[in-house]
Amino acid sequence: MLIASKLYYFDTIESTNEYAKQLLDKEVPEGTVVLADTQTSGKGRLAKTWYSPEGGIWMSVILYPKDPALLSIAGAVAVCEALHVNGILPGIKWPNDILLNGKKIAGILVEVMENATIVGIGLNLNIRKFPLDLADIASSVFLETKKHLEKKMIYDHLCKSLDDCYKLLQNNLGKELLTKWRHYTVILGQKVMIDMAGKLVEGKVLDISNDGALVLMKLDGSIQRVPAGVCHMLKGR
Ligand code: BT5
Repeated sequence: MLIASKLYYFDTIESTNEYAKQLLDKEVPEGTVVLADTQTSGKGRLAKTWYSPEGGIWMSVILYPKDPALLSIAGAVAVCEALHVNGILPGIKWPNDILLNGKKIAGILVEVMENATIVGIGLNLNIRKFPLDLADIASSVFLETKKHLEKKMIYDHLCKSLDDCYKLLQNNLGKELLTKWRHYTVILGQKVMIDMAGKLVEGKVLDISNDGALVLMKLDGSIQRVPAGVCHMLKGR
């Protein structure tokens, strides 16, 4: 298995993604994982912070992909599969949020560097409490299901599933990965508002395209591809 061919494990670290970036100078093998029990400066997208206490899985994987376009999708599918085999069925909100009962339990941060891509995965597994500013939007597998799943077991499933998803991509079988994504996503057919760096687009989600862009039907009936942005789900279909 490529993923986790080498492991750097820490009790606590600033950010596994940042540490993974430092490792790139050392030409580490593909699939190298940086894993930590807690992060002091966990990162989200666009310089947001990621709450990373004890009880979560905070990991980054170093990859040398042919094309990084679908790696965020691969990370999200891998999280869903790792939970699904344990009887939990989360949903994916495009592009990188994994939800359980409507709350975010995991996120993916893909950083494309010059010579490698880092796939950061944060999964709120057994966290028991969130700060007030996150409590309405964030949750953990434990809080939503009352199941305490063993971290090492979920980590192993996650690595195996990411390995499978990554093989699909490297073998030009991205379409199969997108089929898995369609199985887990909660946004097909939903009305959404996408914020593309301040430019707002509203529409109904028709599909995801082969390069991971969202395909929307806008209110005027025209079709628009949205390559990236922050997605807000709106009421009604
Ligand atoms: C993400 O960003 O969802 C990507 C999160 C990736 C975290 C992993 S952990 C391992 C690796 N090392 C890192 O330093 N990062 C990666 P984004 O879509 O921008 O979501 C960030 C937003 O989610 C924040 O602004 C908060 O509103 C919310 N948030 C913060 N911490 C959270 C948590 N633990 N669970 C759920 N939501 C959270």
